[in-house]
Amino acid sequence: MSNLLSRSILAVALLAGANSLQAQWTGPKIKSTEIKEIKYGPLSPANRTDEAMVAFRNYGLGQFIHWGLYAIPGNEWEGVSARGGAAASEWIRSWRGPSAPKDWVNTYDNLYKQFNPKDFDAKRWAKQAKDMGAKYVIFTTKHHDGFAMWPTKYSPYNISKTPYKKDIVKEVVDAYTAVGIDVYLYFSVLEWNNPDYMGKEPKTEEEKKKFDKFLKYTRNQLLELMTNYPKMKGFWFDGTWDQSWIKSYDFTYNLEKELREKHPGLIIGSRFRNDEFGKRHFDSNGQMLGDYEQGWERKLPGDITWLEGRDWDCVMTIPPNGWGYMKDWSGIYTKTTDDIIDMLTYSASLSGNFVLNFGPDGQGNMHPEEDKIAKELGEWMKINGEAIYGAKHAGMTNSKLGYFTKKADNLYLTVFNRPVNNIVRISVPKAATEVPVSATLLVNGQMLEVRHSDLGIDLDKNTYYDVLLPKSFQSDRAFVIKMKTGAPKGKAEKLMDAKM
Ligand code: FHN
Repeated sequence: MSNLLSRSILAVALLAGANSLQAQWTGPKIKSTEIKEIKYGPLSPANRTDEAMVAFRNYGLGQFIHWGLYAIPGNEWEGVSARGGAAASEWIRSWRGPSAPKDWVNTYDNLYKQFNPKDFDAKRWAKQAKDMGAKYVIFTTKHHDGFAMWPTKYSPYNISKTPYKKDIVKEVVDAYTAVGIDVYLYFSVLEWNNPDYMGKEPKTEEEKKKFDKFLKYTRNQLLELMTNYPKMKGFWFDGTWDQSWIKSYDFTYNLEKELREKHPGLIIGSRFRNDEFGKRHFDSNGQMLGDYEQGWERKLPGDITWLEGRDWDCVMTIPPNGWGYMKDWSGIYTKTTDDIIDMLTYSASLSGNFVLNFGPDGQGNMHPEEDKIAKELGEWMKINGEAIYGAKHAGMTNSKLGYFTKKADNLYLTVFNRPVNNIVRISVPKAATEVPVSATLLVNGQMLEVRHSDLGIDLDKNTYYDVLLPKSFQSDRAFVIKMKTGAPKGKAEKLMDAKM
């Protein structure tokens, strides 16, 4: 595993004490000893085998797009940065403290009057995503500010009231679907500016009445999205962590049931709801609530044992955090194409999808750095996508040189750390019945010599196969060795044990 990843996963593990929800993402799932009777548990079988879910399982690479009114300020206002004043660029409405502009919330809530992205071209975005190699896109229909990017009948705070007027969700769904990229709709349940929303559990009759009205509004918008955009494949729910929603488990259970009945094959992640004991993502018996683990946000599993065969995807920002447009990327580490390839390949090596976030500006343009990464990632995927798309965990001994993936009878090793001696050493158990028997460079099909090197290290349960890289082969990016496996030729001879 690369240093970048091992450090980040260790950091997450050290945060394990944060809270029980965090604990779900810092190691193998904690199994409860007592089995509870649960009425509001999973509504879909784990590891669905229908066409929609098989497609999800094989995507490999996806694109996230956070686009809304927050793109207009771009994490600053009149030359003052919101960095440190708001939690993230798409949270800029919550900008507080000494740096916050006067009357900021009112200013923000009137930004819709100037939203008119002159450069927006969904077909251009879709082509960029296609060229990058994305197989699905998750698009923000409505973020926490409650502004709807489609002309919803259930709230006046929507795209039809802007100078742009047109249905952006429709444009995105149509353009991406037309190039063969599946569309998932991001939907924030919580709404900061909705008078009927409250974070706490409704207690008084008036609060219950208001929140019931909010729940009905939420259901109406979700049914409206499925009706207006029938080509959508699933929902990516967010903003489901408040007590008001957590205590509405009967409503959310029945809403999920209704959504699935009305849209066969619909895919919903684990972040949508919780059981009657308040357990989110996984119910109190550890059963996943949804079709895939939706908690790998800006983090990655430590190893395959954390997943237990469940489907999952990781969603990742290019800056450290901040999903909506940020004008200023200076002074922070922004991930490189090589970092992205590392995390993408690592995700595939653990049988997951990797989703890269883009935050277009108020005119509908991606950040120049996003354009650059999309282009470079696409160039890499054109050559090496075979090792990612539909590829799964290979069950090999982890390598210091890179990540293994497996598809059909092909074994792939994506090499990030090229050995100085050009010998790519692969460790397999001495008892293995399948070992590397031939190898080529995926980039050019060049055959590579494979030799068995039985090192004779005492008590070593493994033996080794060396793939020899030609000195003449140079690469300034990770490269893929494609191997066939087969029965080992002859058995490693039994050596006398060391006498100590
Ligand atoms: O609060 C949101 C955040 O703004 C962003 O949308 C991410 C990515 O989906 N989700 C929540 C933070 O976990």
